[in-house]
Amino acid sequence: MLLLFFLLLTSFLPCNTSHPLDPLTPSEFSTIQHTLKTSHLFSSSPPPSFQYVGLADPDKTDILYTLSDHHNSPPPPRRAFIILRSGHKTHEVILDITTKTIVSNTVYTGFGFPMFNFEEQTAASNLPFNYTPFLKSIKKRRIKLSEVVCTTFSVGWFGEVEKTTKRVLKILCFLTGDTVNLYMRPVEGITIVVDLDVMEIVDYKDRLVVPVPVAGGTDYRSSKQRPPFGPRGKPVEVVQPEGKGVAIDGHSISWANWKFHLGFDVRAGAVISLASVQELEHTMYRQVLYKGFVSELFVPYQDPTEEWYYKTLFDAGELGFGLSAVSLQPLTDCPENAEFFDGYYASQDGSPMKIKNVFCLFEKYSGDFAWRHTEIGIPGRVITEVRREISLVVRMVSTIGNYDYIVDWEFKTNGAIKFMVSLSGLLEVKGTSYTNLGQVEKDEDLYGSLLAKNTIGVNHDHFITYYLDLDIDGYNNSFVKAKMKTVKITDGSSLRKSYWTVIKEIAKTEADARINLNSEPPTDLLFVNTNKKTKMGNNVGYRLINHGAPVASLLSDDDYPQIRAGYSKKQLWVTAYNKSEKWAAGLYTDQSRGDNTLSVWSERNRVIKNKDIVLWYTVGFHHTPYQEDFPLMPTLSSGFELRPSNFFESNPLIKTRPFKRTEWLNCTHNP
Ligand SMILES: *[C@@H]1O[C@H](CO)[C@@H](O)[C@H](O)[C@H]1NC(C)=O
Ligand SMILES: *[C@@H]1O[C@H](CO)[C@@H](O)[C@H](O)[C@H]1NC(C)=O
Ligand SMILES: *[C@@H]1O[C@H](CO)[C@@H](O)[C@H](O)[C@H]1NC(C)=O
Ligand SMILES: [Cu+2]
Repeated sequence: MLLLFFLLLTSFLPCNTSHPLDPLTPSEFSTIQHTLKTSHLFSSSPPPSFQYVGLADPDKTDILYTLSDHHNSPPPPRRAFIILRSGHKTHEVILDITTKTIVSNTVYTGFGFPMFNFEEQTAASNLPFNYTPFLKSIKKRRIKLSEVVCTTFSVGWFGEVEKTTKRVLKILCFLTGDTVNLYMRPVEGITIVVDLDVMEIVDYKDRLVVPVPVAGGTDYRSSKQRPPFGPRGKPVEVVQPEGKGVAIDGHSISWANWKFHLGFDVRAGAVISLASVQELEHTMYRQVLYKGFVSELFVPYQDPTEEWYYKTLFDAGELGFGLSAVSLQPLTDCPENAEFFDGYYASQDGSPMKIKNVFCLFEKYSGDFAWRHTEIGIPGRVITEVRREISLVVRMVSTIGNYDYIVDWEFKTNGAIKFMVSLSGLLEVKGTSYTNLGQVEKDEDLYGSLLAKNTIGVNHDHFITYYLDLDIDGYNNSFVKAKMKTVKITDGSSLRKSYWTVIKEIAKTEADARINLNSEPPTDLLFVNTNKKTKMGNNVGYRLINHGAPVASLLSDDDYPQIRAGYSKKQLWVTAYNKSEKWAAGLYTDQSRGDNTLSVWSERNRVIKNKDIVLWYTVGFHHTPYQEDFPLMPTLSSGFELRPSNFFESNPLIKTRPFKRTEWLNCTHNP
């Protein structure tokens, strides 16, 4: 009776239509927690520790079948993929949520460990405060224990041959005092290693004492600033006089000529699926992107000394790009017209946890053009036509300890998707006895820049790698390099001595699709569907356009962090679709050894011509800090876009009508 009532209730829910790609709901997390805790597969003391819980990817063929013309076919089973630590072992579990049954449970025995959860990082950070040698080190430095805060760092892998069975973290400590900017006040010289499975300090070294930089001048809070204040102009606000143009149904979003699904994953953050764009004058939508998300974030520091060499971080695989996402603040993180979405993940004990406002979605107008022209060539007439560029942005901000990553996915009415990453927040700085560059014999010995007294901003990189399963007008796509080549004219047939032309090459296998843009001639990078042609006979496609200098890792190939992130030597890779190849640095990134990464998969050299293919693109930054990055860095952005290229028959925005202007304050400046 109760069951029947429940069924009736769920089938009559008014809005929020569920979708097979929807992220796990709080009640699904609870079902998973309960099913696993009551199973005898795992010991109850200590209880299993949840490291990752997310929707198990349904088979792509099932999703495409369900969503095509077969609306009446049953949706694929709702399944979760779970990674647990139990009895010092890593378990991979597939659980059927509807039937509450464990479909599979395997112990992972390869290299590397799963993502850390918050609770174990917090517990590890608290250990030094009850550890006598640490208390002595604090006393020796004459700093107040009450002002000390500690954070955790992954340890990396540096060539150990024996298989490690220990999940360990290093601890770094900082001072607050008269500032909240603890990251500008590192307590240098101490190395603390914690074994997470037993939650104990297993190694401790206090190697050198360096002055802790002063608190003065580091606080960034508005309330702490004194006049004269900084520059700001006058306020600008966003108004939409006719209301918002976006329609939201659960996790499905439609706006202008776009529709897509927006999900949250604790490791990847935002997951955009089934992005498709409407054909002009048709109700039909054409597929562009089956699935896209940030796959990894590799941040190697460039200081080889004892306390710094290991800082070679994989922020998505180790810490969770989604787990580190913060609640966006209306009116500051996102404009007035933004809509917000919550995200859910599982805590260490499997309970559902909410990140309120994890994404925002807003229509953006920044004064730019979609297109324009002024025609003065016709005698006696001046014709001007302009269309404003209004786009739709999905935003997430992930604050990984000191750094803030702002990730924007921008959908444009011209059919393009723009992917932008902005960095802000606090540098990872190193304490030093230097107070002026004049005291330094060789600048290189700093491994960075002197930013303030006793403060070095250490050189480092950020590599943000996107996974983009493109399905342009269907899933069989090809990758084309359209290279611009100089042709010399030697036979006197023209007064010109040279011109350039385009030589197109279709990549046959994965080896043809590993690209470092810095070592290529000017090339258009195209993703085409050779089975679909425009009326003119061109292959329909999209091309990749860079919005920042292409960056690749400068580490030597035999350096351990480079082995773990082999893919970072090239910005672009194309691989054959394989459901289990999602994480560029491997599923188990902590202490990984690079044996299950994008560059290794690519070595299989599978055929990628006219196949279901995946584009991996890395947005990189070589970050040599400058004084303006202190005490908090102004945003720095880079990214790329995927833009229709022979996808439409012509400019899809010609028939777009301009909006009626409301009022205009006459702002003409006359001399
Ligand atoms: C895609 O290509 C495969 C062969 O690689 C073929 O079997 C399949 O029918 C193609 N599908 C479509 C939709 O073109
Ligand atoms: C898919 O990828 C996994 C992991 O790289 C690999 O073990 C498996 O053999 C691949 N499957 C196919 C069909 O290539
Ligand atoms: C704006 O002001 C200038 C100078 O007063 C005037 O010449 C011009 O016609 C005005 N334009 C409009 C559109 O009102
Ligand atoms: Cu940086």
